[in-house]
Amino acid sequence: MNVIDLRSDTVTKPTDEMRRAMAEAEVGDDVYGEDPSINRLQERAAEILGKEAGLFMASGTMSNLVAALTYCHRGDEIVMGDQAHMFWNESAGASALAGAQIRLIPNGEQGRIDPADLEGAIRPGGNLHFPPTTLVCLENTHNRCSGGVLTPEDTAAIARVAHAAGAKVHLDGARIFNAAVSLEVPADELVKDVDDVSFCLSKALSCPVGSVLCGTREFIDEARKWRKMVGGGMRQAGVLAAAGLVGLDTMIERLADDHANARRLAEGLANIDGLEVDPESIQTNIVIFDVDPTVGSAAEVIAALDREGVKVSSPGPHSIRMVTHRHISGEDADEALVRTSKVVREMK
Ligand code: TLP
Repeated sequence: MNVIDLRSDTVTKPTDEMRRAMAEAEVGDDVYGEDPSINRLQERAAEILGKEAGLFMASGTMSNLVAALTYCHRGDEIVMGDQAHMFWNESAGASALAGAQIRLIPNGEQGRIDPADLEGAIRPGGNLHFPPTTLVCLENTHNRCSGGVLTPEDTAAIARVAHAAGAKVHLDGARIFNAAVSLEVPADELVKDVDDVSFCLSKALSCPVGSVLCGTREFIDEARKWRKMVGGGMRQAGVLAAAGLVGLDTMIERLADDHANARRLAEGLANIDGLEVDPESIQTNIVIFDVDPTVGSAAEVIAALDREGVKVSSPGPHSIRMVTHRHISGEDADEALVRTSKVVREMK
């Protein structure tokens, strides 16, 4: 039985072209700024996203953390959505290491934040009891909101409120190219109103390791110091950047296939009695669906799916996540549906 691994797009393996590029990569000591492959990747990433400079990072988590360290002082406040990856999945790094308090406001459909909620959450200056709101964080696409996409207008509305209050806007754009492909809008258009953006190479772009943080040159120069402090000065990391360059050149357009397969999965899941999902809401490669308690808990369904060779993950006790990626074909999606249908039927 072939295993269909829908846990995450992080499971993608490098392509042959990436492996060749890695083997032949020109390298140097990146802490001295002398790794030509890293420098090329950083310049290319910044150019694609319309920012002045880029900085290669070991992971998306490190990139988000370094943004918080760069903008915030101890005792500052960061406002973000209550479903943010930075809040749920990053071991409280922004609080523990940047010393910032996190203030949550609701994430609505597609991971949107209501500008009025943000306005209400930002602290007025000049009151010594209040932590100053230094930073607002957005996420596009939105992981826990089923790969939801923010439009340039959604982002601009939030940036307007944040900037009027003197706060910066960091975008966790781990899957920003999924958003760009889904909306058919260039990625730089999606990030033009944020102060900086982090995107991941190691997810849908199929690279083995890495993220890139992009922003103004001044921000990136400052971020480089914080990256060094958290152990992210990786010396001859050009072997990783070489795969990143191939990822940017060859892996973006194909994301439309992942989105079509995710929609196909969602449509099939919606037809299975005991599972609930609105296929229309699926815009990119993440499908989160609810499991009716009469079927069992998400953990029980996941264990049963695992026995049938379908690997999935769970964002909550009654919800399951399936993520499509380069190694999942339309046939795999159909086969995953057949096996899921069997599992749910047998559990009911
Ligand atoms: N997300 C992972 C898990 O942590 C849930 C996944 O499988 O989706 N921002 C967003 C929006 C992410 O989805 C992730 C990873 C990160 C940041 C962190 O990236 P890494 O794993 O490179 O630290």
